[in-house]
Amino acid sequence: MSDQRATDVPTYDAAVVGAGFAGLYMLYRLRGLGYRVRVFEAGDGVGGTWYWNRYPGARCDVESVDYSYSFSPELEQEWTWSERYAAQPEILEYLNFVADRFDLRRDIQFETRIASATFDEGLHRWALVTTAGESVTATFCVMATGCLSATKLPEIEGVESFAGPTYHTGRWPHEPVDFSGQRVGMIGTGSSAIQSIPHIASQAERLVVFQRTANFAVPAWNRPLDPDYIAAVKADYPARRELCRQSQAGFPPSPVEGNALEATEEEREKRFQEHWDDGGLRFLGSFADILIDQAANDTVSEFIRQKIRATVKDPVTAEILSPKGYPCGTKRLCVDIGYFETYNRDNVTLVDLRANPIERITPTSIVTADETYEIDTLVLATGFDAMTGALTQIDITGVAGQKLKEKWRNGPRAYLGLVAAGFPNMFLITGPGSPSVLSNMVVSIEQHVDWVVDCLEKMRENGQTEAAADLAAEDGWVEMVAQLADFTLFPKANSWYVGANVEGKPRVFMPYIGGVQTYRQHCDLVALGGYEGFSFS
Ligand code: N01
Repeated sequence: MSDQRATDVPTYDAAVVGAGFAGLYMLYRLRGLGYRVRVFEAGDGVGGTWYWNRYPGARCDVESVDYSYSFSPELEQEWTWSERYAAQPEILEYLNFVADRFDLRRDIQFETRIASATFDEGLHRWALVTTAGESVTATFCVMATGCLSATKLPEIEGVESFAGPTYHTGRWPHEPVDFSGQRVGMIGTGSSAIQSIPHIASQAERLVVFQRTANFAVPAWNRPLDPDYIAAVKADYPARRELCRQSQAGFPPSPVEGNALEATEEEREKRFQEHWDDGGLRFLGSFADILIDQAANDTVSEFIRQKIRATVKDPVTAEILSPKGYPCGTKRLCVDIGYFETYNRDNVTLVDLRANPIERITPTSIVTADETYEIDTLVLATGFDAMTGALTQIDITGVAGQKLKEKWRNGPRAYLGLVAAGFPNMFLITGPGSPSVLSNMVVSIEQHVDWVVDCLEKMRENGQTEAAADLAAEDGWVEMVAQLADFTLFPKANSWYVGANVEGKPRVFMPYIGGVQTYRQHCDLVALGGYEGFSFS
C-alpha cells in the first residue's frame, strides 16, 4: 500500500446502501451532524419496499399513524394520513414528501446498484463498486437494504419460458397493469397475494390461484381516518410514539390479560371476536399464550378457520383455504380486505397444490398433475429471500478476505443484529438478529439509526475510526436470539422467518423475538457500558 494512498481521504464518511425508510433517515441524521454521506439506490426514486411493491392492493399492515417517522414533530404535524392502513401510493408519496422536506435527494445517487463492498484493513475504510463499475470509498458503510427486497422466483420447471406478461409482486411495473379480458394465473398465497387477489379478480376474465400453503388472515377493517381522530393523535404524538417504542411490536398494544387455556370457551370466543372486530395484527395479542403454547394456538387457529368456513360458500374451497399444519401467527399473519370473499366469485378458481402439484409452466399454461390451465398472464407472488438476500447478493468482503456470504453459510450472525464480527464499520439496519420484521419497521429503523449515529459520534469524540464487533459477543447474541425463538412456536412453521422458502438456505429463526422494548434496552445498556462487545481503534 503506497504512502500516497494511505493519506488519501475517503470519498465519503459514510456510504449508505438503499433509500427506503432506513436510508433516508440515516442520511438525514448523519448529514445534520456534518458527515459527508452518499446514498446509493438501485431504483430511480426513494421509497425502498414502497417503491418496488406497487402491485394492486399493496398496503401496510401497521396503522398509518404509527407507520411513520417520529424524528420530526413538524413533519408529524404537516403530514396527514387518509386511511387507517395506508395504501402503497400514499406511503410512497409520504417518503417523497420527506425527501423534499429535508432536501435529501441531492445526496442520493439513483439507479445505482452496489455490486461489492470490500473492507480495506490498511486504510480502515470500505471500497464500494457499483454494477456500472464506479468506485467510491467510505469510512463507514451502512446497509439500509431492507429485509424484504430480494425477490424470489419459484423453482418451477419452465417458469421463464412463459410467453405472456409475467409480474412479480415485489417488482411491479410503474405503469398500471390492466387485467381486463385476461386469464390470469397467480402463484402464491402470502400477504402480497392476499392483498392483490381481490383487485385482480375484479378485473380479470378468470383468475386461477395456485396455493401451496393456506394462510391465516384477519380483517383490516380499513377505513378513512376521521379528522377528529387525526387531531387527537397529532395532539398526543409524543406519548403515542413512546408507547410504540416501549411495546413488543412497535405499535400501541391492546392490553393482554390472561391465557387462552385458562379462559372458558365462551370467554375465549368473546375475546377473539372483540379482537377480530378491531382487526389487524393486534389479533395475535388476544391472549398471552397464543404464540407460545400449541393448545392455546389451536383455539385461535380454529376460530379463524370457522370464519373462513362462514365466508366461503363452497365447502371444498373453504377447506382448502383453511390453514393447517402450523401454528397461527408463526408464518406472518396476513391482514386482508375481502380476500376470502373473492373465492365466492364465479371467475375465481383455487388449485390446491398439495393435492395437485405444478409439474411445469409452458409458454401458454400452468400444468399440474391433474390439469392444464391455459393463461394469458402470470403473477408470481412468491416472496423474497428475506432478511439476508439483499445483503448476500452484494459481494461483501471483510477482514482477512472473509466473505459475508461464507460467514453466514450456516445462518446469519451479527452482534445485536447490527454489526457482523469481521466486518468493521459496517452497520446493518434492521439486520437479522434484531426485531426488524417482527415489529413496526419504522420504529425499529429509527432506533437502529439513532444508536449507530450515537456510536459514530462517540467515536468522533474519541478520535476513533474503526468499530468492530467481538466474535464472543456475537456468538452470545446469536445464541440468545435462537433461545428466545425456541421458547415460542415460531420455529415450528416453514416460514421465511426461518429461511424455509429458499432452497438450501439454512434453517435459522432470523429475527429477535424479545420485542422492541427489550431490544432497545439491550442496545442502550451496551452503549452505556462503553459499547461492551465492540472494539474501537
Ligand atoms: O411472500 P410470502 P409475500 N410453488 O413468502 C408461495 C411482507 N408484506 O410477498 O407458503 C407454489 O409470504 C408460498 O407458498 P409456501 C410481509 O411481512 C407485507 O406474500 O412457501 N407456491 C407463499 O404462499 C410478508 O410476510 C405486506 O408454501 C410457492 C407465497 O408464494 C412478506 O412481505 C404486504 C412457490 C409467498 O408468500 C412476504 O410476503 C405484502 C412454489 N414454487 C408483503 N414458491 C403488508 O404490509 C413460493 N410459493 C400487508
